Amino acid sequence: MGALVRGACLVLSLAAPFARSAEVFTNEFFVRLHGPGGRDSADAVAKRTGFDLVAPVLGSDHEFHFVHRGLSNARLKRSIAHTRRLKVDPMVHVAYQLPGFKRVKRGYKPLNVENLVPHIKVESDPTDPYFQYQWYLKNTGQNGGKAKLDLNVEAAWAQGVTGKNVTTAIMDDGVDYMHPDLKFNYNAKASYDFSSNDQYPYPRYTDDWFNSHGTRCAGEVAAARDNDICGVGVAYDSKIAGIRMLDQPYMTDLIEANSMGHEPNLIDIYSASWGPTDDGKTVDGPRNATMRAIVKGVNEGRNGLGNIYVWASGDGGEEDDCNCDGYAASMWTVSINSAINDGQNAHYDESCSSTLASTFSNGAKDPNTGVATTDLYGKCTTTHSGTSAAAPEAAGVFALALEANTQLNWRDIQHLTVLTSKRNSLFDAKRRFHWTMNGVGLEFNHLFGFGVLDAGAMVALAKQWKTVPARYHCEAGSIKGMQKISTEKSIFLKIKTTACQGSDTQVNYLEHVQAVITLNSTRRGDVELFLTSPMGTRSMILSKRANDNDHRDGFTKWPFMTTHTWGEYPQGVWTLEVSLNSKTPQSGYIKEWTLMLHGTSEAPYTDLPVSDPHSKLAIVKKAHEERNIVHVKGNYF
Ligand SMILES: *[C@@H]1O[C@H](CO)[C@@H](O)[C@H](O)[C@H]1NC(C)=O
Ligand SMILES: *[C@@H]1O[C@H](CO)[C@@H](O)[C@H](O)[C@H]1NC(C)=O
Ligand SMILES: *[C@@H]1O[C@H](CO)[C@@H](O)[C@H](O)[C@H]1NC(C)=O
Ligand SMILES: [Ca+2]
Ligand SMILES: [Ca+2]
Repeated sequence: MGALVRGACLVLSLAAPFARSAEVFTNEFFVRLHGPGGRDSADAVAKRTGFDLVAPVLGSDHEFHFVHRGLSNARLKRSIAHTRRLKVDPMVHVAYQLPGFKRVKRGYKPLNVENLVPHIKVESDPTDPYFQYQWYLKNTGQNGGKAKLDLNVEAAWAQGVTGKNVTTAIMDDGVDYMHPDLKFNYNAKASYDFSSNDQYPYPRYTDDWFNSHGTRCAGEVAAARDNDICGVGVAYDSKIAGIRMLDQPYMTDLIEANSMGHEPNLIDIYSASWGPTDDGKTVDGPRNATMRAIVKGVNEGRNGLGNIYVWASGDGGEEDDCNCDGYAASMWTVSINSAINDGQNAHYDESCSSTLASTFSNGAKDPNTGVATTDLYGKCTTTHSGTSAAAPEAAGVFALALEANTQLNWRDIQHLTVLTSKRNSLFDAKRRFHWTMNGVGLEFNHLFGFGVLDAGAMVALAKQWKTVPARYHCEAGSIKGMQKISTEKSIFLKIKTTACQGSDTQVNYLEHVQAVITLNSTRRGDVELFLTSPMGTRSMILSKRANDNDHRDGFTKWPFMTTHTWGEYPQGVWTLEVSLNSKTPQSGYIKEWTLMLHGTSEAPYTDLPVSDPHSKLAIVKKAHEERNIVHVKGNYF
């Protein structure tokens, strides 16, 4: 698997299998030419075959996205005739019609009346009329909230950091870029409309304002300050790009890939508040080209520092598990869950071990006290909600961190998130998931990851930050062969690993851990998986999903991910517990478990000064130093 410095490893996660029932075919085609023909050749092929050339795939000179305007954009069968027309062209090597699939916005709920109590204003607060409703920026206890439970942005602004020269792309249903609170922060050059293939990602009008989602997300990041309009963005001097890509009947791999790979040197952060349907029975993720786009963005975007992909963890509530969503569960996205203004999780929050941190969505007592932000047609709203509303807040905080230190790479952002997020007063409304300390003293919660983002702390640490050491990927071990699982008893599989010690991919300090698993069962929704690290940290990598009736597909090489073991030392015995949690008898087979460790050989943070001895940075550094002493004695394994 080789060492990929700052790298992303494609191999395992690509093989993601998806339920292929009831396929739909779009009028879009993937076309690969023989050799690098360039755009002119593609144009010529398109002309003589009756297609339109949409764009190259991820800037390629031999792979192209075609569309046929004479075909319906949602048909139940492939058009053999159209595919053949392309395939017989002498310049065409590969051509296939793209299937369509569903991608849904997270948390679009039209809410009505508002009943808001303003907070007490101080001198240095923004003067914007809606700032008083933006409790997620400054929580003074207004609207039944908990004072100081917020993103602590004023502490970041006070350090002179407001997002200057950082661009966040809102991949969504469009952005009202003529909105007076957004237009001066709109980066037109970095924007595009992939739903209708033009330069203008303006939302399509509908009577119910269904396409207000992107505009609301944009305002959370970059609404202007002190202009008497709406509120302010987290990074109010940063830029937003609109990438319209959700507004067509079906999503295709190439629309997603082109969106996530659009202008990776102009765009720093991509924010996504959508994903596979959150119905608690879907297992789906990025397809081939989209996976390539993400890997390319992470390895090559931002002139080699890597793009930051921020993902809403999902709105499927208790019924769903975001580790079944290949976007949220990816190592290359920062998956963000939400809390409400009194510290509980929102009722629609999913939970999973891949969530890194949390931000805020709506209010507790009054459901109308949502996230106040910009709305379509120059309006403002106080009712934006869902994990949809949470992800752009994180994008805004990361924009602040990137201004504070322009050299941060995609992993630095994740490390900063782990080290500066706070437990604050976040709690599980149902008391199922508790705050737990991992092996190096980092507190995590299955619902909230490492806690709520703290912009002030992140900016302060970003300013002193030194890029983390090189990243390595270690295939730590694998168990193959069928083992029966049943409702009667759980089975425990163990992998003892040296974490590639002695090879050049040795991992000593963990970042992400993946358990790549193949299994089937008479009811997939009843399968529960727990991964326990050598230091004793137990991650629930798959929870019961009441709605998932699948008895056929199971999971095929599905990369379940956990962030809970961040900073830990991976040598030793890892345990996978597989159980079927059901009142009725169920059974199945676990067929494969491969353990993938990702992290550094060298200790991170060694050249960072510690000012606060109680900070997470101090705690982890101390753990690493003590570990090194033990290591010298030679008995840590
Ligand atoms: C702004 O960012 C771009 C790259 O995104 C960089 O080339 C440019 O130098 C930056 N400008 C300033 C003033 O920092
Ligand atoms: C997607 O990628 C896999 C693995 O690389 C490959 O086997 C498969 O043929 C690809 N599918 C398409 C439609 O290109
Ligand atoms: C699981 O796979 C095994 C072997 O591939 C097969 O015999 C068994 O019937 C499958 N079980 C289910 C529930 O699909
Ligand atoms: Ca404003
Ligand atoms: Ca989901």
